[in-house]
Amino acid sequence: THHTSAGVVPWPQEFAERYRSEGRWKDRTLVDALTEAAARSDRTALVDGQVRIGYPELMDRVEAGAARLLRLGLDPDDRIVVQLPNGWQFVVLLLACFRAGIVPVMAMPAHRAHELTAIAEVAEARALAVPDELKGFDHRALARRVAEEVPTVEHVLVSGGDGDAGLEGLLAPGPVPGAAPVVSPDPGAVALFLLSGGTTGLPKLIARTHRDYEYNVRECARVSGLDGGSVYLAALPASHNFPLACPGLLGALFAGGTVVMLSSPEPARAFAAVAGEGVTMTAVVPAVAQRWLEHAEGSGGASALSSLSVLQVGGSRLPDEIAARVRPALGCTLQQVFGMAEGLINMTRLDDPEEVVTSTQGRPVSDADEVRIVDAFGQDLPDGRAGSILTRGPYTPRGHYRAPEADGRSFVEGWYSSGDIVLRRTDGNLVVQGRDKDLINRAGEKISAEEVESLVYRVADVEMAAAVAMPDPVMGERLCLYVTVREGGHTTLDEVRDTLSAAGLAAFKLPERLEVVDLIPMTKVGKIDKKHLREDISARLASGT
Ligand code: J2J
Repeated sequence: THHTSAGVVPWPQEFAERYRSEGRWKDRTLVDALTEAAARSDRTALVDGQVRIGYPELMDRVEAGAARLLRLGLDPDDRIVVQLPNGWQFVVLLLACFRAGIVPVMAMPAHRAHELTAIAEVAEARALAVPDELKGFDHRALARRVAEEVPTVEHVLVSGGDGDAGLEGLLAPGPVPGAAPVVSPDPGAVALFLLSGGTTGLPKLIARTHRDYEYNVRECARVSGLDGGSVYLAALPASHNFPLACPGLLGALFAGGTVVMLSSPEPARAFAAVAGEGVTMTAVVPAVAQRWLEHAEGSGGASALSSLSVLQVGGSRLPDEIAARVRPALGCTLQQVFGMAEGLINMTRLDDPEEVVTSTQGRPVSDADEVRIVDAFGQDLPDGRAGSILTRGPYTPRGHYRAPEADGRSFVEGWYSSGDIVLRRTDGNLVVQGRDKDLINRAGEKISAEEVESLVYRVADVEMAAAVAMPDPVMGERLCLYVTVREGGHTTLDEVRDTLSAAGLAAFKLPERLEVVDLIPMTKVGKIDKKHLREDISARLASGT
């Protein structure tokens, strides 16, 4: 029934024609981009520990994987929720889906039943792809639970431990006896669904088409200097837009370079991977950049990074003082990235003056990106004045998937309003100054306050709950929960965390501090006064109470 683009908001025809005639949108799929690169490259395409896959083998696996997915009974435009750690299977499965026109939905390994069920429901997923076990957690059992709950899910594909019956068998090189020929999807079709770092109770999906995503990758690769000699380290969770496509692992593959998959950005392992594989470029969040700086400054480990030429940092605000330490301590060029899964990507340029690189979040990667900075009444502000950022462009879709109601707030006449408070300098560079959206940005992981609050009411004595960001020197922000309890009642942080875990909420969203108060302050219009609470928790932290 979903075998159409129902729920996907298209670009107006006038814009689509312009993007096409200007050569931004090409008539090719993501796999076409890969095929062109594979024909030119003699490099290793993909490295995962001891596993090394060259371009011919990669193409063989992608073709065979696509054929086996179809033989399984999946059809073009069917959706598959992908929850895999960084490994070769993630990359090959994704490409095989792109080849067959099957649409991967990018879940995170940290997600649990609450998130996976909601994602599978919105996407009407027909399949799930999970590891058998990860960090002691049984993902196979989780997937079974989700499959029971979501009637559209018919297949659970498991990586690791299943031998040839699992994902590894599905993604083995060909030939595939009895398989029907694989037909390429339309370049205007949805290639994948990204998750929005949104503010609603339920996750929002972002449909990205082959041609808009290919353009996203192409422009990011140009601005970050990626080429056939590049070795890209994917150390952040690869289903996130940043390590996936900005320019990320897809950029490295489309350039004919090498992708190194690593399941954690922990400094000792990451430094060893950089040294071992001659990594030239990688992407991290500010919290990870800080740990790398400490590691390098402490034990003199920076020599391991001699091959690294570009370190991209984004996902949350990088403090200027930390930005200034990158080149001296790590010996590479810092590229700040202010991006969003909804589209717009801003980057500092590799040849920008040090002042720009250390104190701005850069400017749009495409000259077709349109950015407005507006006040509370939607009036455009002059450069130098902070306001809400609005954007539209060739890789910024015009709406979330099947979310017309929620989009009433986040899309304004075709412009996406990210909720970031941004100042544009006269040199065109953007400085992110704050946020006007109800979420907690925990080291780049976005937590919707509403999503957490709605589950806290399951705690027996809780009357009212408000989740707010508290400042944290390492993570940038952590989640602090304010609650009021019934008369004579009480609760504890442990009880709240246990209740939310039992509800299937991912661990990174659990409150890290609880404040039981007599009264939660309200604004004049009757909403919880989050600003007051953020100031309150900052004051409590400062005074150590
Ligand atoms: C301040 N806030 C930032 C930055 C993102 C590249 C990089 C990041 C993302 C991403 C991404 C920020 N300084 N440098 O998709 O391709 C906050 C903003 C923004 C939100 C988007 C990419 N970089 N942010 O983080 O969809 O609040 O994408 O609106 O997860 O992260 O979150 P997300």
